[in-house]
Amino acid sequence: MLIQSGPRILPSEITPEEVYLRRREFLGAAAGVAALAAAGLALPGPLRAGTAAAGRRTAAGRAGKDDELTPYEDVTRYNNFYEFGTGKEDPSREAGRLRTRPWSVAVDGLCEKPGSYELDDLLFPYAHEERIYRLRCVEAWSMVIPWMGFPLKRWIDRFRPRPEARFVELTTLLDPEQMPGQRRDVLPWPYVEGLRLDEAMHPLTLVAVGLYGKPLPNQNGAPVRIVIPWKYGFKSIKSIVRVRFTRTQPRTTWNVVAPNEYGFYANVNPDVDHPRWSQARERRIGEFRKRPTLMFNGYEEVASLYANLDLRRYF
Ligand SMILES: Nc1nc2c(c(=O)[nH]1)N[C@H]1C(S)=C(S)[C@@H](COP(=O)(O)O)O[C@H]1N2
Ligand SMILES: [Mo]
Repeated sequence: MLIQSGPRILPSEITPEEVYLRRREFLGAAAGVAALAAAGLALPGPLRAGTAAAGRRTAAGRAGKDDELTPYEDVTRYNNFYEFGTGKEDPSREAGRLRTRPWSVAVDGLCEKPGSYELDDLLFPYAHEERIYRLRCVEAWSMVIPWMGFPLKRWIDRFRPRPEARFVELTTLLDPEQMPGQRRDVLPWPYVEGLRLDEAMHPLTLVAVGLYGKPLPNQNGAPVRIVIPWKYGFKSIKSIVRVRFTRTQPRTTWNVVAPNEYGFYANVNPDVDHPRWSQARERRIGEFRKRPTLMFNGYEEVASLYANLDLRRYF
């Protein structure tokens, strides 16, 4: 759903809470529950994501009726971002030092429009919308996050991959001065992820620039990250500086480090366990009891992408 379109206001200039509040009122009114939505806004803690209004916010891939939004404090204090340390609270403590402007993204490989693009030029032309997605970490915890962004397909169409291009590789900033976690060899730096081009162009795959109607906090991958809701969280790469189109499958960080534990595809699948733990259930942050994990994290509309793939072999 559209909340701002066209090059009138830079994404970096919006008054985020205001936009967020206005949006909720609008959607609430549309669903005939304006008063409810307004009351919900005034309440601290998790907001119901399962109202009729919430259901309309994201026509595709919305979170379901048992999916309350994970509180902002948890979304921004319990993070995986190894560039800032391996502890869950390291990123919120350490990522403040990351300079997210100026920022540019290098586009290269098999495409017609390679180059170095300034961030505003990559955000400015597109309508930003809110998407409420479940995020399922491979570690068996999950959250529900209202992202702001636009489909990655917009970028891909713009960069015009050549017919030979079958994959897109995405890379995080490499800068140990700003990213203290990169001074240690916990992972081979920079962090790299990748998708098959059809996965990358699926309407659910998002370029995210904000959450909860605010600009993306650094610990969540500012200034720009990718979110792929049907895959384990490690595919949703943060703070990206490079987009490269390739003929062959990219060498992605976690897959290189432990191929038997972290597949290239990494589709959420309750039937394929991690070698060291079950993936059948998950703990929603803020909840006590575990809940069942859903195939493709509940986004079954992506199943046709994998019609010809043995999901046990290509996990
Ligand atoms: N560059 C980079 N991207 C990353 C990670 C990371 O360590 N480095 N962690 C991943 C993992 S394991 C998860 S679960 C999500 C967490 O995103 P969040 O902290 O915004 O919830 O980011 C993913 N993206
Ligand atoms: Mo994760």
